[in-house]
Amino acid sequence: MSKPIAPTAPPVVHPLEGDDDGAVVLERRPLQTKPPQMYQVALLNDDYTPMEFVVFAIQEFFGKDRDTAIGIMLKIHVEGKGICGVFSRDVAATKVNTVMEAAQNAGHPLQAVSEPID
Ligand code: TYC
Repeated sequence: MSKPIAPTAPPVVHPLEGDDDGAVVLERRPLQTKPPQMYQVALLNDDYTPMEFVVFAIQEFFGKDRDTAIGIMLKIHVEGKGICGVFSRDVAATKVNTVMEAAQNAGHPLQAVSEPID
């Protein structure tokens, strides 16, 4: 397999002056890319979802170990909201849908939100 070619901005054309027979120089410039907007996925507290279900969801859908998941769940319980991970927009949206679908299937009102971060 050949090496992928890095994307480049449109070349800058420098018409040469003088005795150049109309030649031009095409200067290759790296494309100026900014990092993509990232999104944090947070769970919200409610009075009905069992703590154990929230811990399960954080472990299962955000890849956290049990102690970390318990810590995040308790933070949500006390403060009202807790961040479970940071993702690209589409992945964050999928996480929200996956968590809310699992909660709904289990009969819990757990809410997840995706929020852009700086
Ligand atoms: N407050 C819930 C309870 O006392 C537990 C809970 C924690 C619910 C975190 C949602 O995102 C949540 N059973």
